[in-house]
Amino acid sequence: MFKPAITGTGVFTPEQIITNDELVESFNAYVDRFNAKNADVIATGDIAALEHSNSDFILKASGIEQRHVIDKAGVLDPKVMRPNLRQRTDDEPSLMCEMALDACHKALEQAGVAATDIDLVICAASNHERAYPAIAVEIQQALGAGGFAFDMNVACSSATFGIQAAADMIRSGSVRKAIVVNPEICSAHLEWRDRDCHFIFGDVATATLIERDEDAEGPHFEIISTRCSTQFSNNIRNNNGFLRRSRPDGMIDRRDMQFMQNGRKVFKEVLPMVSAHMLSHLEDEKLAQSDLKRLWLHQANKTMNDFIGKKVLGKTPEPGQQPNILQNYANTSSAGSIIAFSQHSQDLRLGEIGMICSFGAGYSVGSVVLRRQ
Ligand code: CO8
Repeated sequence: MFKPAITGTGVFTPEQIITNDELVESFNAYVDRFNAKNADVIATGDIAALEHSNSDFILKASGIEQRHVIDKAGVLDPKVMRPNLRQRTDDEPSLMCEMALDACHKALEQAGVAATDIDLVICAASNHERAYPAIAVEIQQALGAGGFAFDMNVACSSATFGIQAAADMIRSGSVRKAIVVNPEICSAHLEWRDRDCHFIFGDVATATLIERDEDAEGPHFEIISTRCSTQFSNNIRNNNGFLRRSRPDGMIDRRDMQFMQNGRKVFKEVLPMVSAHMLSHLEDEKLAQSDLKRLWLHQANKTMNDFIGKKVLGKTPEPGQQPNILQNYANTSSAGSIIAFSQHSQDLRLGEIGMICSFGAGYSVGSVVLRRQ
C-alpha cells in the first residue's frame, strides 16, 4: 500500500464579477417587468406578484458579497436572466474542458509535475456539459495525460468523493498520479429569476493533484484518510435530464429544470449530519478536536460554517482557523472547499493537521484528513 498525498491545487477564476447590488438591480427590473406584463392575472389572484430582492438580505442570510461568472451580460439582462454562451463546434474544446485545463495547469505547476505523467483524470462536478464522451477524457487528451479518465457527479461533494476515489487507487498502486478537476458552471443551472436562490451560486474550476507521498517534490499534504457518506433527500434537486424531450411538457421552460432547494430544511438537516460525520471521522482516526489546526469547509452559507466550525472544533474557531471564501465566490458547489484549501493552507507547519469537508445535494458529505509534510 502507498501513501497518497495532495501535492498541488489550482483555481480558475472567471474574470467577470457580479456584486450583490448589481444582481439585485437587474432582478428587481425583471420583477417590475414581470408584474407589469402580468398585471391582469395578478389582479384576479391567479398568479402572485413577484417580490423584490434585497442586498442586505443576501449578505445577512448567506455571507455572499459577489460571485464570478462566465457571462455577466446575459445573467444581468432582465430580458435574458441566464448566461449567453456561444455554441461550440465538436472540434473545439468544451467550456468545461477549457476551465478545467487552466486549473489543472496551475496544480501541475505547483507540484512540479508534467501532464504526461498523469495516469488518471477525474472530472467531478455537479453538472456536465454533455452526456458523452466524458469531459474527463477530453481533458485527458488536452492535457496530454496517459492512463484513463472518467466523469462523476455527487453535486457539492463531487470533489471530495473524487479525491477519495483517486486516493484509493493510489493506495492500491493501480494509479500513480491523479488529477481531480471540478469545473462548476453553476450559472447555467441556477434559476436567476427566483429570488429565493438567485444570489447563491458562482462559476469557477478547481483542480487537485494527488500522488504517492514518496513522489512529492516539495511541501505537500499527506492524505491520512477520507470518508464519504450519502442519504437520499429531495430537498436539493434538478430534474433536467435526457428523458426531458420524451415527456409531454418536456420542452416547456419548467422551474424544476434548474436548481431547486428547500433551503431552510437543508440548513436544519445537513448541519447535524455534517458535524456528526466529521466528529466520527476524527474519532476513528484517533484525533482530538484540538488536533485540527484548519478546517476547509464547503462554501454554501457563512452561518452554517460558523455552526459546524464551532461544533467540530469544540470552541469558536480562532481567526483564520476556518477560512471562508464564499464572500468573494458565492457557492461554487464542489469547488468551494477546494478553493478554501488552495488559498488558505500553505502556512500550515510541518505535521499540522487539517480537514476538508464538503456537503450538499444527495445529501452527500465528504471529508479528507490531511497532514502537512
Ligand atoms: N431578498 C429578500 N427577501 C428574500 C429573498 C431575497 N433574495 N429570498 C428570500 N427572501 C425572503 C423569503 O421569502 C422569506 O420571507 P418570509 O419570512 O416572509 O417567508 C425570508 O426572506 C426568509 O427566507 P428563507 O427562510 O429562505 O431564508 P434563510 O434565512 O433560510 O436563507 C438560504 C436562505 C441562504 C438559502 C439558507 O436557507 C441556506 O443557505 N440554506 C442552506 C442551503 C445549502 O446549503 N444548500 C446547499 C445547496 S448547494 C448543492 O448541493 C449543490 C447543488 C448543485 C449546484 C447547483 C448549481 C446551480
